[in-house]
Amino acid sequence: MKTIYLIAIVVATIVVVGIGVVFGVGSVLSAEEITVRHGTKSGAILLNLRNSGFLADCLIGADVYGVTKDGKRRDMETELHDMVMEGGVMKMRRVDKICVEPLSTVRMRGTATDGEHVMIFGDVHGIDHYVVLLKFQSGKTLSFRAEAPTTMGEELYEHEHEHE
Ligand SMILES: [Cu+2]
Repeated sequence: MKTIYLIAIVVATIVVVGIGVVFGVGSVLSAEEITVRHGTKSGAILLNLRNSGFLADCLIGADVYGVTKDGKRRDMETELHDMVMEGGVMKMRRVDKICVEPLSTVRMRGTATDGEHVMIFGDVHGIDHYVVLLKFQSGKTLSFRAEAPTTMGEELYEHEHEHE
């Protein structure tokens, strides 16, 4: 009887610790297939946002700066965007967050998917690459380098946000 009691305690402890590890780790975030589109005074960072963890998380903001071909840092303004159909026209709009479920991927690829992307505003001319820091609701961050495109994008990104 004593042995069974002991085994029960050990099993219960393992289960509690296991659950603790799973939820303690929470979301596990990574960025894949990163590309950048340029407009005239704006750009869009596209990526597949993967969550390999057991808890959902939401992207709530981004810090982005560009590094010019001669090595100078240029800060960019950022917004999180998705796209909606309005009167037969695809339009970008600002969103507060982009959420990713456990063990899934949100394809943030502009017109190719639901339209989510990280919009950047600033002088993109002469940028060699970007340094991107994604900020999540959990307090986690994800940083990566994104190469600037070698050609101007023909996508609609450049038409929607003409900041003077
Ligand atoms: Cu946009």
